[in-house]
Amino acid sequence: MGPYTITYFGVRGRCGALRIMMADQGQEWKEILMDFADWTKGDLKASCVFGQLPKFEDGGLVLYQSNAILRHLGRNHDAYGKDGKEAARIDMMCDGVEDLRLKYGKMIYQEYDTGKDQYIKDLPNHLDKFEAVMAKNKTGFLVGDKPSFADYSLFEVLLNHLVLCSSCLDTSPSLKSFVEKMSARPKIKAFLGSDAYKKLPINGNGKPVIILNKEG
Ligand code: GTB
Repeated sequence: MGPYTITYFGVRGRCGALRIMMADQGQEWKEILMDFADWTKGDLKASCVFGQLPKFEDGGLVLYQSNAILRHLGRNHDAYGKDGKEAARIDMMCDGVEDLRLKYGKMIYQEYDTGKDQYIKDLPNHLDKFEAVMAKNKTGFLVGDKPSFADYSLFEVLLNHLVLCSSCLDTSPSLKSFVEKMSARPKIKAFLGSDAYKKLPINGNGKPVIILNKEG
């Protein structure tokens, strides 16, 4: 499969889930990191279908839109359900994660100082929906009995939320166990521990700000 190439900015952002998925699937990829200032000056933007990154190349196939890329990886790596019904439910869950991702992005990029506390207060209402699906499926994954691209997307968005609020999964036992199990998968564990992952900030504006305690 591949070779794959990702062109994106030096953040996890819209590529976080893609990278975790490729790492877990044992898939190598190449990164082209764009400097944001160069992006605004250069002509790459005009060549991108929606004027945005990430850009993903699979041989001669060029894709934009992170969720379309996740679906492509799902098809290539047998992570899109065992039949059409599972695939439809995986699509539904991926779209649900996208709704959460958009709310998170709005808070991070537009309302961080004024909206963060209310966002964290409201979070259980959003996480409850995923908790219910995860608890009902009983396999440790959203749909079926192995990770799909929707699981990688949910996992990555939950990791970001844990940085925002380390106790946010305390009332969601199935999600908490999901994050623990996904984090312990050997290839994911190696990737999350790598410099390539750790050196990248989550978002492009340096938020959330992490306040360390005196010991930390
Ligand atoms: N729906 C699309 C998807 O899922 O792929 C959304 C893609 C998107 O929002 N891309 C943003 C982009 O290309 C980058 S993600 N922005 C440039 C533009 O529109 O001209 C958010 C982001 C913002 C800032 C930085 N940064 O400063 O490094 C990084 C990422």
